[in-house]
Amino acid sequence: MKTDKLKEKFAKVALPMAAELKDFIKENGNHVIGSYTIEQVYSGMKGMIGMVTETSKLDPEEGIRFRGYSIPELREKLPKAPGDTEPLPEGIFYLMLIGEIPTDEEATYVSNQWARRSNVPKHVFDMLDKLPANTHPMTQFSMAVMALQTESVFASAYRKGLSKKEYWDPMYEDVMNLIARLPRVAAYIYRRVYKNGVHIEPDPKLDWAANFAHMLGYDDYNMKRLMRLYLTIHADHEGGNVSAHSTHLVGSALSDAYLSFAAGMNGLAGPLHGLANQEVVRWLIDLRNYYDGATPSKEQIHEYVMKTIEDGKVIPGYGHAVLRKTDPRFIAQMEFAKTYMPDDSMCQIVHTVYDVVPPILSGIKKIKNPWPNVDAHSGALLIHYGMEEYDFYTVLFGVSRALGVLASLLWDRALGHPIERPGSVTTEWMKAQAMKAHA
Ligand code: CMX
Repeated sequence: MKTDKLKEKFAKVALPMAAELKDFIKENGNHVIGSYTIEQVYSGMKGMIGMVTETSKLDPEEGIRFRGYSIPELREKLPKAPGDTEPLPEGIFYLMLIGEIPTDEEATYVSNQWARRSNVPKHVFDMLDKLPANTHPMTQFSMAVMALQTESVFASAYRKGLSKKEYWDPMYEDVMNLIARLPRVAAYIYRRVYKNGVHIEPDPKLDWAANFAHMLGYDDYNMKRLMRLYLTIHADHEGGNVSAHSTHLVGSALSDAYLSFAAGMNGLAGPLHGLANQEVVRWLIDLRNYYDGATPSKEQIHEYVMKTIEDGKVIPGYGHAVLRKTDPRFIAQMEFAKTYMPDDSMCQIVHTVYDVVPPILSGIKKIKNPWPNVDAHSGALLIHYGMEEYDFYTVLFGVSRALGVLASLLWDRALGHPIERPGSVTTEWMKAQAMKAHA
């Protein structure tokens, strides 16, 4: 096999760390890092440290940092396509994998690798063509990833016999191949469902995000610019969110990258997680229709928010399990809107909703975070460039999320993380503990 500079560099960074980690655990394994309450166990383990993720860390007040870099820092420092102001997703992947901001040349290397590895076997398209067209795009996406599993280098190497120390090597191949193939698969689903099955061939000269926009049918330079930003900021949100955790959990059974990532995508497809990006646009359209299609006033938005809450529903795009401030990914998108589409009516509604919702949610005691998350803005930007088919939006999120969860999965294999198996208890057991504490 030809040498691969990125693979060699990853081995140089990750393999010594695996040895170092063993010593670290041996020396410090008895150190206590926290304790948790009955409430935390019942509330989805929030705030309990239970796993290690190298690629990014979420701060409740500041938002996400990828290897220590915030979203504004990444927009400034990561390599860019000629003439662009937004980062290349290739750069954030390199950063998560290697731990350093890449040079332009290193980001181009990743781009070229993905272009070279992007061939999708015909049986995947044949399988998609057999599904009813009204199958949700996320279901099609997950099924296509599963169909791609025939290509897993890890699964076939494991079957032939593989030493534990070598697991990371075929996993690297799977991670790179799968990321390379996802835009083609996603674009195929989009064109099949919404554009009469008229498909667009990839352009290998374009970077990963621009080529994706091209295959979707959007050649406007600003849509390519948006796609680079979009695919960068959705890439990772530390390890405990549903898509990252499911990928990690399934991967811990030594399931290959295809099986693990499909599991993550099934989690991303839930309305409390990634599907919220489509729900936001549905909610905004319903809001506008409620007021006869006109741009709603602040008072009308207030009234509609109250109605949504009184109907027992959530305000999509608001709230977060960890964040306690406005999501910097929301701010990055708002800045993009103000720069490239200052008069866009849907973006203006999004910005008025941002004025109206937080004070209302702040007044509801049980809600821990009244501020917008990444999903509150993304749809309005896509609509501006003509992509109105909001049922597809979570697939875009999924293509981006692959970068983080698959980089993490590769780290899991390199560091030799074991099968995950937390303990579980019954309510009867919990009650007995509470009784003991009261005695
Ligand atoms: N609108 C109305 N009620 C909300 C709310 C919102 N935006 N956010 C939280 N709440 C409610 C919860 O439903 C919960 O109510 P119950 O106790 O009656 O079940 C209560 O407030 C407490 O919730 P919380 O502790 O503040 O939030 P959680 O950590 O349980 O949930 C999240 C976080 C994101 C699921 C929740 O805020 C929500 O449902 N938001 C809307 C959906 C959304 O935007 N999801 C996308 C998140 C980002 C992503 O993953 O892509």
